[in-house]
Amino acid sequence: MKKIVSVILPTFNEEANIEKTLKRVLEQEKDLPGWQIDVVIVDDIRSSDNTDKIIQKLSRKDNRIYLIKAEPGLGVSLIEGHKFATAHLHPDILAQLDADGQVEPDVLVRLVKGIEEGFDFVIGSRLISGGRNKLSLSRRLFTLGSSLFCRLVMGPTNIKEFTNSARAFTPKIFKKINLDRLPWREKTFIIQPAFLNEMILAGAKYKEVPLIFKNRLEGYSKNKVFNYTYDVISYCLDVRLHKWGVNISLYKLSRRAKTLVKFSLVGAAGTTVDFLFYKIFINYFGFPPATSKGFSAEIAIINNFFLNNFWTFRYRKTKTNLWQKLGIFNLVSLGGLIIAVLIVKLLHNIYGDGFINLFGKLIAYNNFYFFATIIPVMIWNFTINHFITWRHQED
Ligand SMILES: Nc1nc2c(ncn2[C@@H]2O[C@H](COP(=O)(O)OP(=O)(O)OP(=O)(O)O)[C@@H](O)[C@H]2O)c(=O)[nH]1
Ligand SMILES: [Mg+2]
Repeated sequence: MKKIVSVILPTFNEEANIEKTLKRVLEQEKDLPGWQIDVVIVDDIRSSDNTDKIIQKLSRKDNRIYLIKAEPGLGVSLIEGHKFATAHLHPDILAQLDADGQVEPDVLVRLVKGIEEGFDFVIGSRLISGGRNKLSLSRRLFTLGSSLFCRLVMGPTNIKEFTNSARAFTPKIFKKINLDRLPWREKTFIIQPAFLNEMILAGAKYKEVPLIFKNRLEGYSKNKVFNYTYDVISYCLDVRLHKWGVNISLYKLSRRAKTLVKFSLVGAAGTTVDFLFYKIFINYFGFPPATSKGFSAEIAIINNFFLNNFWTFRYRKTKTNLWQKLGIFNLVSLGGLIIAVLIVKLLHNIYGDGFINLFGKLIAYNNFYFFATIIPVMIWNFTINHFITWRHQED
């Protein structure tokens, strides 16, 4: 009787890649004597292409291929896939790979051999000798940065690769991990480092094996790098705090604060634009501070509107169109603009024009007038835009 390794392939609109990936994964059997490879494709219910139809057709011809559908999110698909395999396929090893052809499938052979050597959890790694990451510079930087952050903040320090999917483990250790604590229903890719962390906490004996990773064959990326980075940072800090005995659910809190954090980043960008124009109007046009603030604030309002619309609140369903939203945003920002102009006017009336000597440098009072407006205006803007401009509306 052959032993079984079941390989989970999560798919979300992968019609252009899945057939080729499947073929290449199944081909690995020739380098795994004594093993049968079963493949479970877990297709996201949001897939709108022909991924599932292609699999259905292939599975009729090959009984090693299974298809299940899952709720949205990479974590849901991976966990549902492993649960399905455990319940129906009697696997000796559970494994997972990407379905878009990025992972060189020969890693499967090394993953299986690692388990055969007696490890519970084997991680495909681009960052060890023999591994390679052939992605763009920005993606390589993300991998390196998140690896460094995960190692130093979350641990363990002797693991190098935390954010990829190619892994294998025993069904025994899978049963031991705490699924209630694992954020597997999240829609970002946080499942990758979080699953690794839970494996370690479950006491897995682990090792890394080389993995070669290249650009996807076809189709488009579902990786939202900002969201992923944000989650990795808050998740790792959360784990660190718990290791120190501080029981704060930082990860959950940070998820709720995500919109506010994005809004604040846009606010910071807008403030820079605002300040630059404020100084230009004062220094080059000779406008008084309050007038300069009026003009620079309007420029910043337009800047912030577009950043918020296409980033912070991108996924909010609203009943208003772009121009209506711009109108509302301008109208509510007018409140912030009036607050800012009044603050500058008031401070200017009280303190007038002058300079402060700060460590030998002369700083104009008008700089301080500007900075005094930031926090009151931010509070006003977030509250109003959260509840009015991008208010979530059900259909
Ligand atoms: N079922 C399911 N699969 C997903 C989801 N998000 C991503 N996937 C699959 O998980 C794998 C990795 O996702 P990718 O979009 O390729 O992410 P990535 O490899 O970091 O990004 P690229 O380098 O641009 O490909 C692919 O096989 C996707 O089809 C999801 O929400 N549900
Ligand atoms: Mg990919």
